[in-house]
Amino acid sequence: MSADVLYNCLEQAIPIVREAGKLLHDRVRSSSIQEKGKTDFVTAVDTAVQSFIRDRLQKQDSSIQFMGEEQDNSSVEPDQLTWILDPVDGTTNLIHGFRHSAISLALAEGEQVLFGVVYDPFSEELFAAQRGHGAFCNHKPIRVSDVQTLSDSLISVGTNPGSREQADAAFRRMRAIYDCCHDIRRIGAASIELCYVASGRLDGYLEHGLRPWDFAAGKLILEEAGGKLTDFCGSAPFLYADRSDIMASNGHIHADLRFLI
Ligand code: LIP
Repeated sequence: MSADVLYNCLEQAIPIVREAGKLLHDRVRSSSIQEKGKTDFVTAVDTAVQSFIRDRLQKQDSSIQFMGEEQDNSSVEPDQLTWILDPVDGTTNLIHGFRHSAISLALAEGEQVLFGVVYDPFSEELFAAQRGHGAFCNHKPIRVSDVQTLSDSLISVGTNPGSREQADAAFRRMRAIYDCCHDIRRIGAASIELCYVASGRLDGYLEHGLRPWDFAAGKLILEEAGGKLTDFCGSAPFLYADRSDIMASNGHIHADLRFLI
């Protein structure tokens, strides 16, 4: 994709995401809930945001394929140009009025994320990155923290309620990390947690069993801010895997965090 075409895509995508963000304040729609699994929910906000963004993006360029949390993605071809959308990352937070949810949108070409935006309409923070051009929060450049040791770090540990069969291992990891760092946190929205590592508010974050739309945009924002993202074995995760175990950090503590878990 040429730099000009990419730039146009981005110019158009950000206002669309911002506009869709208004829907997350709709308490009537966020109370209309369906269970996808026992602890996995979709609200009328999720579906409304996805339809709004998909329609607007496809009106602009229908040749770019679309992958979204609230649709069947079985026909998505991983090697093609793809929008990857989580219409509401942090749906459980939204249902409970716990004001930490975001729209996460990435544009990827094969394994490479070219552009990512994460918009939290509750804090009114919009994180964005274009490959090779740095990462920004509300237009200001962001950087990962300079913390060098686990013992000086603040780490977020996800509990993925959709993969409860792995809860014992997740809580063992949490305990091991807790014993070695300043403290642990859990926000409940992977994309926000990745952006908080990117902006130096957290020094690391890990969670098992994430889906592509949970981390695609946050991955680029983090990497453009100087951070590192791998799976729990230290390899680059396959972007289109059904589920990935994700470890993100400021880079300095990555090896120690990996060793610990
Ligand atoms: C959620 C994540 C959260 C994770 C959940 C889920 P959703 O995304 O961001 O951190 O624990 O399993 O994937 O389902 O709200 O878009």
